[in-house]
Amino acid sequence: MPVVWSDSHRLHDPGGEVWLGLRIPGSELPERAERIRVALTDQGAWFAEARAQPDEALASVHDPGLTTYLAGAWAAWEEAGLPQDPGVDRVVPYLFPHPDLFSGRAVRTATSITARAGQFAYDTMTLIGPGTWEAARAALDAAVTAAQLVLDGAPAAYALTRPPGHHVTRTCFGGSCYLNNSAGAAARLRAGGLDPVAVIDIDAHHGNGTQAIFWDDPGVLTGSVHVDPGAGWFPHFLGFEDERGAGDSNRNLVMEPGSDDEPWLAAVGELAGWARDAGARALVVALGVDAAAGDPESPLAVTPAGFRAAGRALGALGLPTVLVQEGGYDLDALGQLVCETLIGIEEEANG
Ligand code: SP5
Ligand code: ZN
Repeated sequence: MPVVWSDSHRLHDPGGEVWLGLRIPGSELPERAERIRVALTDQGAWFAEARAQPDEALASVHDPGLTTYLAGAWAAWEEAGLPQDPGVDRVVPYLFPHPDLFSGRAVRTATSITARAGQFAYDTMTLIGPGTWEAARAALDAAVTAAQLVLDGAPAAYALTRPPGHHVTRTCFGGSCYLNNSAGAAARLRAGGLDPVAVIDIDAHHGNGTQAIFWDDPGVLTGSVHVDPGAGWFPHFLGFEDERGAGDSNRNLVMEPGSDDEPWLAAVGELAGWARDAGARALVVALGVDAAAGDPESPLAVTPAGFRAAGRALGALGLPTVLVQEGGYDLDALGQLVCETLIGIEEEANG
């Protein structure tokens, strides 16, 4: 299947994460995409350049407030001299305008970029630097390009996106994500007449942003299998099984820490069956591979064979399919895990 790629991902180097007030190294690195690219090249994959998409691709999943902020945040930070004084080389929020502060009135937009940073970020870990916007925009373009290739007749396409996207809602961002690439692909598929679209998110973390964007939209069904947020894992507040969407359009299946292939594949199969029974006409796979044993960001223990079997289970739906890269942080394993999943999909598609 075609692999949609953009060199622009390299423009985003988060430079770390602020976690519990500490700046720590962070794991969402440019090297991630390069490793996956090498593995796919070794498999003889065919690469297609991401094509610039109209602003409508953004507007279909995000509020203009968020995208305008992200597009200008780094320039505003520099203009305010903050890289020199106090010497902070990334945009980091410090004040969060929770809705309850406003007694039901609209949130006022802060003048200072130091305050505005907390209006759209919901964590302190997702830093903005020079090139973050350009890379995030190119990742969304890649996902939407993959959706367009499928609308144009490819049975499946894979967008090798970074930064990832599934934690971003219409109006706020976090979890190493800035724009919701998987949501953008789903919106394009549906606009192309495939209604409903199912998004199945197999990243180790709940796809809370995608869930929120399509919560009351019967045209995009969202399902996610992830480590139980109630066991103390990101995104902590979301991803519980009682979150079912308006009109039952959302499913969450939670895994105990330590879960391996058997329970995880049962959950992937359950989500696939749910999408089929709901009459899905296209599939977006939010393909994080951080559920793998050995990934530093999750306690799940899925094997490479498990990812191949997940690919087969999803491919067996026989739907036009767009895969969008989300998380996955074990640099030495990433490439193989992605290849296994894509091979599994293709094995089924080719009978
Ligand atoms: C796309 C994706 O997989 N995002 C997941 C982001 C989850 N990050 C949570 C980080 C929690 C703090 N980690 C600190 C590690 C200290 N060694
Ligand atoms: Zn993840």
